[in-house]
Amino acid sequence: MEHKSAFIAIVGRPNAGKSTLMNRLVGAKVAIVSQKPQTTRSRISGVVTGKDYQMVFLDTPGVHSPRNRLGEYMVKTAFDSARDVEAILLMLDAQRGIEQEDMALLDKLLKGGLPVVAAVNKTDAAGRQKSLEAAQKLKDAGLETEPFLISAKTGEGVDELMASLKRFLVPGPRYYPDDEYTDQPERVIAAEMIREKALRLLEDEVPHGIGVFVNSVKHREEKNIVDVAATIICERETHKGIIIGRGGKMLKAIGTEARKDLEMLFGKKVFLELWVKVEEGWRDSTRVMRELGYE
Ligand SMILES: Nc1nc2c(ncn2[C@@H]2O[C@H](COP(=O)(O)OP(=O)(O)OP(=O)(O)O)[C@@H](O)[C@H]2O)c(=O)[nH]1
Ligand SMILES: [Mg+2]
Repeated sequence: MEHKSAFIAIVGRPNAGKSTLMNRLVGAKVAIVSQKPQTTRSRISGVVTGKDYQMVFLDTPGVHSPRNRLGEYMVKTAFDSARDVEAILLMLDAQRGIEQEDMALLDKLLKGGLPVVAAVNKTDAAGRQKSLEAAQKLKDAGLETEPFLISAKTGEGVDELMASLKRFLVPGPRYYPDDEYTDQPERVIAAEMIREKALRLLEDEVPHGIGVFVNSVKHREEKNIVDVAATIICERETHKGIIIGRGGKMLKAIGTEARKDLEMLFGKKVFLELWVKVEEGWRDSTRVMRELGYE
């Protein structure tokens, strides 16, 4: 049997459930997920390997109107990822409904000439009526193929979607070894896990201005222990106070939650040291963005 492969970009507005779907398709936590929009900041690959095929999904940042350099980078990353792929999977939030921004995005993607498959997500929360209405709106807007109604959360409709995406497989190599399911280095995954906990635990405007940098990962010889040191970067002195919390309570909570994930990642006991650093307006600074890997 000839080996086949396909690249599929998952694109959509913030919070549509792209990363949740990608994790489900891959069967592992590859991308972080939070209830806050603009969680994903870079292109993340998630690999599904079959006996004679490999599908490489590209999770991307949510498409939005950028307010800073980081936002511009994120939106550019999303559109760049949607080129040179076999197909684009457009994710929509049935609960929020199809809005003007979704229509504009669909229009732009259709004009690009690549096959576009739509997945109307969160059907579990939206209910059947609202989900069908969303699907109809997409068809009215010129989408030729029937949208899939799915719930990335419960898994409903995901097998059917996956089966259908296999039609985009073309003769090609295995791009990743059988046991690899993402292109992110360990350090980056570790930083993302910490950022996820900060996103989940912090409120208001603080989380968006957070970046995490892993300073070091040291595997202790002989012992089943890893030492991880990381810095949480924020935009203001007041934010630093919130992140640390009264008596260091918040930072401790972030660390405790992150450590659980890191121990799963490394398969070892983890000692995590967290620092907090202020970088005024870093989301407009090329220097800090580069440090954080957003370039
Ligand atoms: N009820 C419900 N919630 C979902 C579903 N899929 C995702 N969510 C929730 O929606 C929120 C956003 O999910 P993400 O996967 O981070 O969304 P995203 O599209 O990757 O968002 P960005 O990275 O910000 O662009 C999270 O709170 C998820 O738990 C679903 O099928 N049903
Ligand atoms: Mg995401």
